[in-house]
Amino acid sequence: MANLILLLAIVLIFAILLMLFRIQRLVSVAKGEHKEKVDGLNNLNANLMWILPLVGTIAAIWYSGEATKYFLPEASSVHGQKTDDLFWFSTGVIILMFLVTNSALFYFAYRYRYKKGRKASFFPENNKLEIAWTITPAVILTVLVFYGNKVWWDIMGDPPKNAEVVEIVGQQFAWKTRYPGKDKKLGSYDFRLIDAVNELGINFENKESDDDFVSGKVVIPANRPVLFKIRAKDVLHSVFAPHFRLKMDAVPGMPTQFHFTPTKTTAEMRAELNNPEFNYEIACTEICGKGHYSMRLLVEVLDETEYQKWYASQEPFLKQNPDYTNRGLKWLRQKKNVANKKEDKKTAQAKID
Ligand SMILES: [Cu+2]
Repeated sequence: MANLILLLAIVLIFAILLMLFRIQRLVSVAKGEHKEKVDGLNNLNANLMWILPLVGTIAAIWYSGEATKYFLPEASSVHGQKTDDLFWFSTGVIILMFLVTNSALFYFAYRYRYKKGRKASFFPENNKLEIAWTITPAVILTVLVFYGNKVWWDIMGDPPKNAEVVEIVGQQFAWKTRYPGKDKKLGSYDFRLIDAVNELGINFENKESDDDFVSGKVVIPANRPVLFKIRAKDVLHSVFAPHFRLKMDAVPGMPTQFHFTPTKTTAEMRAELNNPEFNYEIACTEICGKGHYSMRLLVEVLDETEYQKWYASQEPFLKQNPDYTNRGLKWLRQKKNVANKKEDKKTAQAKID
């Protein structure tokens, strides 16, 4: 009840203020002061029309300069450079167009403010104007679309045959990695084979799996194409390696991939940034649950010799887990046998029929 009275009181106070304002206006109109006041306000508004955008533009330029200290370092991959070039080209075009159109907008509001005796001119139609403002944006957009499309296919086209393959698997809440081993061929996998030891569901009936090894971090060579084969075990995750300008979703049941060529080793980056603590990293960039923040995976870029040495020193999964018997495999085989028997019965029945 008290609230209702308060609300009514506020409404009444506003109504009274409004009435006072109207009375004051009527009095000034009757006295003939009204016109002069309107002129004064018009001039003030017209001047604000150029002052405010000017202040805004100066603030934006200052802020953009300040923000550069939060920018990522120059891209450490071949395609990253192309992505950045595209980004800055598009941003440049957008800023230019923004300045041109908004300068015109505010200038016209200032230049053609109300003046006694001035009449607005009116064009019912102007074909030249129509053609100009249709063709100009069409040309600019076409350039942007074709340029963007070219960069897209440079990045997302087929991976080179000689790319180093790394499998990256997202799960709540960690990344697991697998390398193809000496034969350079990743063995197959099946989600039904996942258990406490074989976290990636590697299928060891497939001979190509024998030398596959898992690693706690991603190690890749510099200046050679690398192919990430990406999958997820439970929910959506996303592989994000900002220094390489790399981002690709990890989707359960739908393997994805991304290929790129790193250009700077971790050591070179540390020297360049003057930061001995620097590490490349992969972060999950798809909110995947309450442990999402902890999905960080270190990435180490080595030169060719160091990389070969590291690769040769890794032990295959089967060698690390000599007692590993794949319970999932047995179960799969059983299932296959049952299916085969059923199939046999069917064919036998069909023959009789
Ligand atoms: Cu995640």
